[in-house]
Amino acid sequence: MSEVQGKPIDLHYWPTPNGWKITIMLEETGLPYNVIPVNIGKGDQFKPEFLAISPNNRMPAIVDPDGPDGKPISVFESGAILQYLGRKTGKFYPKDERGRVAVDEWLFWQMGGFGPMLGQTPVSYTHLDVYKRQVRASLYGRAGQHRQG
Ligand SMILES: N[C@@H](CCC(=O)N[C@@H](CS)C(=O)NCC(=O)O)C(=O)O
Repeated sequence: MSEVQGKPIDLHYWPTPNGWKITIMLEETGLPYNVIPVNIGKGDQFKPEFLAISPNNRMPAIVDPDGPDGKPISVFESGAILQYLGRKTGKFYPKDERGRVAVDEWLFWQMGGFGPMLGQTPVSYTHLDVYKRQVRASLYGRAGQHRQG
């Protein structure tokens, strides 16, 4: 994909699935970026300078020196970062409302459902079993509605 010009975005990062979501997006959009490691095993996420960017002590977070109106902006939460980068570049985030809804549905599904479920698996597989039953029930519910409709 072609390079997008501009000042590099600072990505506060540690190599976990939530971090990878942002490096993949930055690579795919061609935006220049600097990686600033946040070693969450050593407690870097609790440093005041990081908390000023991400108040819930979680990475990933970005600082875009070229934000709205040319002023810097910081963004935390991987879903909010993906939407911001999509809006900034016009890539992977359609401009029309129907297209945006379609993207948001799956983004929020990942953020609020699938992602946290996978995060629980090292602790207990029970959550995954419950989730599997819920998804199955809701999919059958939908299929039933379509048959009736
Ligand atoms: N909902 C957040 C979750 C981010 C998250 O859980 N980050 C973890 C690593 S994957 C973290 O920074 N943990 C540090 C801590 O909890 O102290 C997002 O999607 O950005």
